[in-house]
Amino acid sequence: MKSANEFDVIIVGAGIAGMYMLYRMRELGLSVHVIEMASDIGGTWYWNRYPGARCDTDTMEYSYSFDEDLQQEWEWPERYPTQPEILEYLQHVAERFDLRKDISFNTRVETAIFDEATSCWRVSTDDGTAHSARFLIMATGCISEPNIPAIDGMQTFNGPIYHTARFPHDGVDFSGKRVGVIGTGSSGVQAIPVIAEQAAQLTVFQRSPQWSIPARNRSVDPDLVAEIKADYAGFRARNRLQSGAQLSHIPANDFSAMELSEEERQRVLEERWQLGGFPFFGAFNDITVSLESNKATADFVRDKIHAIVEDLTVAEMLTPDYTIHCKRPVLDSGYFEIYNRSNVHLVDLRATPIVAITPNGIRTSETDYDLDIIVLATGFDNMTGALLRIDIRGRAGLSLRDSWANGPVNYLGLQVAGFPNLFTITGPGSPSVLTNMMVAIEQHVEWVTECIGYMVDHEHDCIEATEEAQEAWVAHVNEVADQTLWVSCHNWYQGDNIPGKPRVFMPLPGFPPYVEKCAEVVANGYEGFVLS
Ligand code: N01
Repeated sequence: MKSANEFDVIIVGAGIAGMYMLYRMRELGLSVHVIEMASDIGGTWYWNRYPGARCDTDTMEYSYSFDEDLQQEWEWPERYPTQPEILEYLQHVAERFDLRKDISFNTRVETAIFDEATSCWRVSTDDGTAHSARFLIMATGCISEPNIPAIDGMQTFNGPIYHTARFPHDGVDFSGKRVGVIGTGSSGVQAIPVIAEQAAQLTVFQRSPQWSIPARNRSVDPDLVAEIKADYAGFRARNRLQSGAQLSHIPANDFSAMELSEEERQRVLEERWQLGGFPFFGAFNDITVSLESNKATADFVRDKIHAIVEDLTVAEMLTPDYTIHCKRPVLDSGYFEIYNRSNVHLVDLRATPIVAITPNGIRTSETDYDLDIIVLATGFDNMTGALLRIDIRGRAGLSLRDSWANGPVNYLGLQVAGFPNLFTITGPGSPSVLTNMMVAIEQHVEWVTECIGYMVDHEHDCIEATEEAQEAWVAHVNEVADQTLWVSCHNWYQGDNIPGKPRVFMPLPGFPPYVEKCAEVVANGYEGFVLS
């Protein structure tokens, strides 16, 4: 073992959350170090380099708000930023604030053990280094641990297999190739039209069809940009208050589909369809809670899919049979249209499941598909995967894996009872993935900064969530989720995509009430925590 590296704060992960956390901890005057497994900053935007990768939140909202000069100076070319553009922006931020000097790259955290005698976290990494810190902040991302499905024969395939979240940095040339894509979530739906343009043949292996909405990407409107920049702080503040939104500055309508006549409903839906992107789901104020409103919206999209896709059988295969917006919404650029091309073929895995990967391609229960390249767009072990990959042990050797054996439990999505001074940025139990991640990350980083600043000022060594507060919080998250339609289908919010994962609704619906609750906890002297 090398000699110990001692810090006030260790942050795991140098994505959007880790970078901002580092900036804030430096501001507090603390010694801080970031450990990152990639070779550079960027997190999600470092790894997800598949063709067509782009954020589906409007650019003017998908950026840091903490520095006025930064937000005034940066120019985004289009409504939605591409992966290279976001990475370039984050690299600019890293340079502007000289962040890299406090980051160890190409380094994986393997264990993090709380030492009760010294109230310190002992962190070991795959290069054999032992670090220690009073505070350990997990900025490991909600959607970062790839899900590689266990398919028989995977190792025998003669060609390359790429996961969308681990795509080669110098790209892949699909020209003239027979390509198979497994998975039709956000990543697959973005990649499929781009691959179809290049490949000789593309076979899409679909387990669940998607309610996808046209993104309607376009150049940014300079007048809108000028208007936003004239009061950027006000724009951000208004967005934070939008319930469930924060994913679009276009406010949701404040009426139910059921308050309208059929003709008015169609008009509103058509208007929103033309706007494209997340504003579509703001057509009515109850799409995620009312089965009637949800069905009216789903029927509208079903008709759109059938109008776009020429082959009726394919259109039927592409039409979901579950509530709309129940799986995480997907935005597309020409996704359904691509199935009208003669070089694209759709396979319904519910009717004919994959049996094996063979040296020549993919075998379903019905057919052998010969392929040169396989792309796994099979998603992630979301919300808990990246945390549980690390062996984290709190008081009395309590392991996080054991503590979360029946699903994640914590208080405010920020702290787990029995794990003092350990914070999770956008952890399960917080709004996280149900909001614009930028907004959720900034709120958490700022809350943790205030908390650590308070502890330093008041000479507290440890902060720890109580069992009672944790129990009440978990019950609250379940109660809120149970009132929504998000629990009405199979989705990754509940871990349904990972075989054997406990079925628990992980994010908390409702950002504004959550922010209020976090502020109230502070105002009441960190209610629900023990400070010692
Ligand atoms: O992953 P997913 P993703 N055999 O889990 C299927 C964010 N994101 O990488 O639905 C066959 O959504 C799986 O089927 P099913 C966004 O939050 C944002 O696409 O589980 N198929 C599904 O079709 C998003 O939600 C952006 O039945 C298998 C697909 O693979 C999240 O990241 C872009 C399978 C996985 O879809 C994850 O998106 C990209 C198996 N064994 C991602 N296992 C933007 O901002 C899984 N599937 C635009």
